[in-house]
Amino acid sequence: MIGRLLRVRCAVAKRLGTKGAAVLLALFLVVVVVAAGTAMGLTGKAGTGKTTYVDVSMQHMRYSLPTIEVPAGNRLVINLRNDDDDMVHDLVLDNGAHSERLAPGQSAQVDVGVVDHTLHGWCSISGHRQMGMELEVVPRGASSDDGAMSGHDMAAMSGHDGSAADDMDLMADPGPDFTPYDAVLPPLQPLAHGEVRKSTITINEETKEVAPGVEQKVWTFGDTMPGPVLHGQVGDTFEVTLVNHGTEAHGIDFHAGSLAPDTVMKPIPPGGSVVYRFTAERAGIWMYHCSSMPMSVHIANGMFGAVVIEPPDLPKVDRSYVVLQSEQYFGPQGGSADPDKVMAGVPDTVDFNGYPRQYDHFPLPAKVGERVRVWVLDAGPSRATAFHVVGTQFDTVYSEGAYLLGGGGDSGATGSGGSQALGLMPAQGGFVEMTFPEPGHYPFVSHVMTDAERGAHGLFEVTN
Ligand SMILES: [Cu+2]
Repeated sequence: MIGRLLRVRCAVAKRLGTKGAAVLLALFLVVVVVAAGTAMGLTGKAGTGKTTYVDVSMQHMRYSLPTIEVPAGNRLVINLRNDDDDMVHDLVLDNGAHSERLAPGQSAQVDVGVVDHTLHGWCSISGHRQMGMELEVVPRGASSDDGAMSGHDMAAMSGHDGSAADDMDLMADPGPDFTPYDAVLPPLQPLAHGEVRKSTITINEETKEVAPGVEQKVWTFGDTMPGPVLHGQVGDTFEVTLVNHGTEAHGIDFHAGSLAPDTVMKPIPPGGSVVYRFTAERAGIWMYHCSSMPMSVHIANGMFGAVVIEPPDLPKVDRSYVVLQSEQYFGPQGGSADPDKVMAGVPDTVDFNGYPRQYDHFPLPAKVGERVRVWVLDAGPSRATAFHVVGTQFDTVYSEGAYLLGGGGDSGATGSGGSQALGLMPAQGGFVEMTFPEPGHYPFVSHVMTDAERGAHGLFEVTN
């Protein structure tokens, strides 16, 4: 912070025209001090009766003025402008002054009120503050208690309003309106020669039950967390129209295709859209995720999904399921993911398909002797998985584009090797195959046991 410190030597008194200061500050600062009749700020305190105006630009996760010095007792008005070309930003100060969310190119005036103690400001868009989008308003020539923060100020600064994790009972039933995410692999739709797999995915921000007792405002691709599973074969071309109905910039990155990220992966401002076209040259279960910074927070808040590209000659099986592991880091009840917790990397839940333990309540069916294939993707944002099914062994394992066990001429069912867990780092995927020897309830878990205990746990219900 000190390194970035830009001293603002604003000309006080009734002198208009502070070109020296503006030049000193390289473009972004214009200080105009006028004698105002009365200046009662948000603090409610009477000041010098003068107003200091500053111009602040927002770009690349920074305010152009990380430190704004104001003569103590002056009222401060910030002319705020968003100079990014794709991100939404705002400014919130710990005395309650704030701007609206500003789209690229938009401006707003923030009346900070009379400045008689140090104020802290930040961008309230999730994760932007954690990436350094903060500023300070410092009174110049104030009394010695300047800068002392009350408990209230500290709470306002941290942005914390309690965590919804306090309301969670991981062992409780989901609410009556809860619908589990459909884990069945969507069938491969036949494609005419030269036909493209077209779809539209809408980005929404909506409040959902994300664990027993917890609602969060999640950001979704196509209304669900995870987003829809796209299914194709090697050589298929996908054309996805992405429409941003959210209030901040979001984007998308499909790992299933290779192309220059420069254009299609750019964050889309609210109301915008992009057509993202890629050809799936290689097989695997590929992650897609939001491409807006900080991606950790956007993924943790629901913006991830999978594209399943079958390898050529993939044998038919009786059942195919898709399981994505991800983490949640709850903000306050009804709020969004807590960026500080995301950074710290200790999740409140670890989920299969976006909700802890949902398939304990809604088990995935199978029959004795059936061949079951489970496509698994670790969506993270930050934790690895060790996918294991209690009570059975994998005879076929495909990981990141290659068979580790079985496949090709050496079907696992005829070989003698076996596998107990599919290990995946974030953004890695594969599939496992198994048969169940007898009726019963076979848990599937991450064998990172603390994560299984955080909710990465489900059941196969096997019947005759
Ligand atoms: Cu996003």
